[in-house]
Amino acid sequence: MERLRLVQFSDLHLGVSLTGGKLALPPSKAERRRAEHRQCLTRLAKHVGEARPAAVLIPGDLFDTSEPDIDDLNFAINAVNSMPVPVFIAPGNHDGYSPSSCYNVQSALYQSRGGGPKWASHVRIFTANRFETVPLPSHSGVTVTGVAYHRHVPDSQRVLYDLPRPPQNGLRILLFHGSLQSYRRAGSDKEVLPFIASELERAGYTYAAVGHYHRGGPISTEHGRLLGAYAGAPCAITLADEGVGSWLDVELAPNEPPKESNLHWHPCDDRAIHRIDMDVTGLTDTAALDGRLDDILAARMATARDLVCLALRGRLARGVDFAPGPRLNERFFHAVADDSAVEPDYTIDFEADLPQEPGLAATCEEVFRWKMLALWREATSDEERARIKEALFYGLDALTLGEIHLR
Ligand SMILES: [Mn+2]
Repeated sequence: MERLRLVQFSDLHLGVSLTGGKLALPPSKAERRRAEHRQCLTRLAKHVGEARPAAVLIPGDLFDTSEPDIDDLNFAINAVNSMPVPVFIAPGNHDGYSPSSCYNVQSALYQSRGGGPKWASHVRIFTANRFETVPLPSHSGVTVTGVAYHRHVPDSQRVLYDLPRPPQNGLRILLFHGSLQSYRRAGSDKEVLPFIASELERAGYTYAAVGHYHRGGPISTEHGRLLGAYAGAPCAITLADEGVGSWLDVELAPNEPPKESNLHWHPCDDRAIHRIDMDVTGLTDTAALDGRLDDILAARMATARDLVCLALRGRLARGVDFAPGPRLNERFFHAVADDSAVEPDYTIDFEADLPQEPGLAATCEEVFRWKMLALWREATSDEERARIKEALFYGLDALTLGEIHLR
């Protein structure tokens, strides 16, 4: 048996809205970005046509919903059908299998398209919620075992528990959408068909193509044995998708355990997301703040095509207005600036002894500071202290700046 080359990608989330959440693209940019999602799939189909791997593995979330709009569905079916090799799809938690899903050829959605394209016979969609094993056509000794995500199941029903025993010989490929609990590049969503590396190792398959996390990376045992990989999303979707945007070429050799050097990620997205964390403490004018931000952007090699997510923190000097959002939005495809963690720069020593109560000659600000500090010291919980601190800062904003900026 020759070396087996595979192309793996997942989590394209075709049809995702992009106008909501923190990203909140304006409608025209969202439209453009959705067109780019489609271009990613076109690019993948072109790569598959040129590279002619033995198979294409799509472990879930090809669509953002199991009932995508008809244009997206027709587009995806045409693109996937155009791949001239067997394609295996295991639906994910976003495009999970249900009777009404686009993966059910009997569904009203699928049937409603009249003369629209049909999933071709070389596209195998796993629709059952139990693992099924099928041979890879024209490659003897190669099997693909896959499962569809149907709905959230309790943690006690681990996805890998009812895995069939793999065939004794040959290359045994596993395909599913699930969350490796220890994945180092995981976001918050670890609830979807959770599994751990030792469960996967015990299962005894050659290579597991897994989808769900948008950042690609290998799946290995604690001893460094490669078990499989997340290809990751070909196209960044949320502001958390820093470093996202590639597909994965896999090479498997018979009688040779797979190694990380058999995995090759290729960039697929022309735009990058830069998540930038910037401390504003100690910068006393807007020019200095702009300068620090420009230095960070230059170090990141951010280009005009990119998306920037800026999180500001630290203490901002009193009276300094730093709102880089509009400037960044002119310079980049899209930018979001979050200053909710910035605190005004008031020097208050909360731990010091409470000074003498201000007398009649004291200013309003002095009296206010003293009263709030006294309240802070009487507070009985961290929550209460945090609230008093915030009230003190807002009050000082009002007294010294004449206005308050909601943080
Ligand atoms: Mn998912």
